[in-house]
Amino acid sequence: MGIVNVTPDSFYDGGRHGTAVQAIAHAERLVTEGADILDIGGESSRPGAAALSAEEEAARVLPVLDAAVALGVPVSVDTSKPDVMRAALDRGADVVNDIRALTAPGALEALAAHRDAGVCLMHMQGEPATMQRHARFGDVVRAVAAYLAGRLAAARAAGIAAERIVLDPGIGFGKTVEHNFELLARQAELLSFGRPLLVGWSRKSSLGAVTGRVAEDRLAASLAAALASVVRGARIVRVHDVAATVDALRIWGAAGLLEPATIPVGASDSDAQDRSRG
Ligand code: 8Y7
Repeated sequence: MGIVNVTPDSFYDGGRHGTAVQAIAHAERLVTEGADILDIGGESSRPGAAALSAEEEAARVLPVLDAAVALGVPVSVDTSKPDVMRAALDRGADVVNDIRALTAPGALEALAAHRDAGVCLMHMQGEPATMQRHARFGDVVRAVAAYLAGRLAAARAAGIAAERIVLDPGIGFGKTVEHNFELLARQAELLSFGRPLLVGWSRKSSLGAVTGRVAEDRLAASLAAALASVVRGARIVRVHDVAATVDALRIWGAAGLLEPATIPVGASDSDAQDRSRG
């Protein structure tokens, strides 16, 4: 999954049109680099980023979505707002990637109304602006698993078929460096729901914490984390660097490291059922 940000940045003052043109060019590039899915997002989840209205977010994302859909690859829209979800799905988006796991009022219904749409339910503790202040868990993997079990059950109860759902531990969202690596070490425990895992480590600060490198210099660390997450069972990796990630995965595939038999088996299904019962 290649990341397409449609967020006006500080060193490019081209306004909305310039931003869309850049994002579309980036989307085209990621497809030629081998992206299987494009993830288009208009709202920054960085702490301190200004809140965006649904109208503003839609105005950013939809023109880029239209161009991305025309490229012929599955397109995901990164949003938590039901109005943006509905507009995007009506215009041909295939997947909603929601860091808030369809918790906004009306979000479950927006997804349920589109019978063929996929959804990624991600774990986050708190809200982006403040989440790092409250990064406390007993057992982070159990807490994430319990949350995902609850959101999976809520989506199923709203009429969203299990086959439409992927789950995501939400690396970096209200978690310390230790929490994030614990989630990677024990990622197999999140496979017990029988749903594919999507994982995003690309350029994140936990990689900087281990390597001492700034975001621009975290390509090698990002590749290593992506490979580790895939070998531990992730089926979709959300990345900035598509060409390099595809190469790395091809080599691991050629080496036989991506055979199902090498993927550790997760906790049993009855464990997952226990967790979903609370
Ligand atoms: C993730 C994400 C971001 C992630 C999913 C960043 C939108 C932060 N991270 N969506 N979004 N999973 N599903 O550094 O890990 O890319 S934004």
